[in-house]
Amino acid sequence: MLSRRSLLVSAAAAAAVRPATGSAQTAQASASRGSATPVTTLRLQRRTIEVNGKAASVFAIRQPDGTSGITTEVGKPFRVHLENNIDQPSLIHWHGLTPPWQQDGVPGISAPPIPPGGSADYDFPLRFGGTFWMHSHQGLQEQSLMLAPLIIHDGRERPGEQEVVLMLNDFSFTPPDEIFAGLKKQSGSMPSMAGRSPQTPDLNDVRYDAFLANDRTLADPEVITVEPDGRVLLRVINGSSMSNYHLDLGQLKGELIAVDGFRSEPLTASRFPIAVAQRLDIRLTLPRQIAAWPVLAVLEGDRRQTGIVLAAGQPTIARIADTTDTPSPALTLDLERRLRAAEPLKPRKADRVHTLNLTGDMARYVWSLNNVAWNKDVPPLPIAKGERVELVMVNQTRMPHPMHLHGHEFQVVEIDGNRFAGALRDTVLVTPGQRVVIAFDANNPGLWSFHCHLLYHLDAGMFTTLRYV
Ligand SMILES: [Cu+2]
Repeated sequence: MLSRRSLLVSAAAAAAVRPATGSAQTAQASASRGSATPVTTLRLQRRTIEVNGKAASVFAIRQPDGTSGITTEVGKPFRVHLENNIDQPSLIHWHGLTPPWQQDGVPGISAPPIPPGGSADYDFPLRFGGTFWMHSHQGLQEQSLMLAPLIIHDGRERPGEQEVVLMLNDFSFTPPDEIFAGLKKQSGSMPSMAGRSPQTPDLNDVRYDAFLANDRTLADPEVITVEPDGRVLLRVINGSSMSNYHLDLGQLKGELIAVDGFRSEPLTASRFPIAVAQRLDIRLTLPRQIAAWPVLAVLEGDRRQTGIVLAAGQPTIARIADTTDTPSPALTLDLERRLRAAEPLKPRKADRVHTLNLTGDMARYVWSLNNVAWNKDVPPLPIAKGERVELVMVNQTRMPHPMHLHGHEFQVVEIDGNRFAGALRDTVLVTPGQRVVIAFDANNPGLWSFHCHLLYHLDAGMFTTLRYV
């Protein structure tokens, strides 16, 4: 398991980190609580939800008043006291934010995990606003919903606009470690893939029991009251462990204004791809009529879907099937090619380029970068402070991989040889056989993670680090 292995790796790194747990840490944070921004307490907890009519024990990240995650404002510091109230170690990653590396929440890389009953404190400036999320980076806890929204207001919300957060999750009654063991076993017994076309992608290697939208399925979806003729800012977070979707607005058209929190030139459509860990900010203007407007997420390459309902006026809400008539296609990079950052990086020649082949051995369910599965002896990719760095990702496997860089926003600058000033992001999908280049400025020194965000690919070794001082 990544967490255990990486703990060993970074014994040295962890020793250099200020202690992240214990009362000394708490006292230290209390002493620095001079300014106006109060500390928000977040608790890692167990909770029970109902899925397909059965009780399911999952995790939560909640404030004492029950609020899931955090909504805050750009300009305020991110000041959080995190308490571990579950019976196992944990650590939370603030996905998409750019904290000092010791507060990034990757066990064994940025800090040790918080033991049961322990706590850790976080305090860093928020450089930008947008739609982000938080999730455990410890073991496979993310699959059990150890995650929550992290919304940073920055004025993109217009007066009179109603904010709707849509969290998407894949759910299984099978414990995550059994899912992982099953993937390894199943792969070993898979027939030879030699006869199959390399163009045929392999999608959805886990068979889930349900897909959740704000913890619920379409059998009993969340219904959100909106105004006829009203305006909605929809913030969609794909918090799934392994599932990419087509967000489907049905009869509505939406204006996509940001991806992964970062503003992009607006694009209007009724369907948008959203890979694992990505976010979409979509502005909706509802028609002036009493009606129910489903907002659905259709699993890629599949018929299953989940979603919520926007109810304008008091409409009759018809039951929505949890499958579509025909399977959806695989996600493509068509939207990615069209996206343009509202505030692109300054054009600059790369000072350093690292090529990372996305590789894997499906027969053993080992996933890797440049054919090296993560282990304690893998050296960090070298970069230097102040450099413009480009990472060239070439997907040599038959699965799509949503690749995530910690601690930095990056820009998509090339797909299959075509250069363009694409979206700013923190997670980009690299589809089978394709080559995607991202650029970022090395402006946040430390030891940083770079990995596939498919949970079992990450755990199976598609992970590496970058380091600079
Ligand atoms: Cu992957």
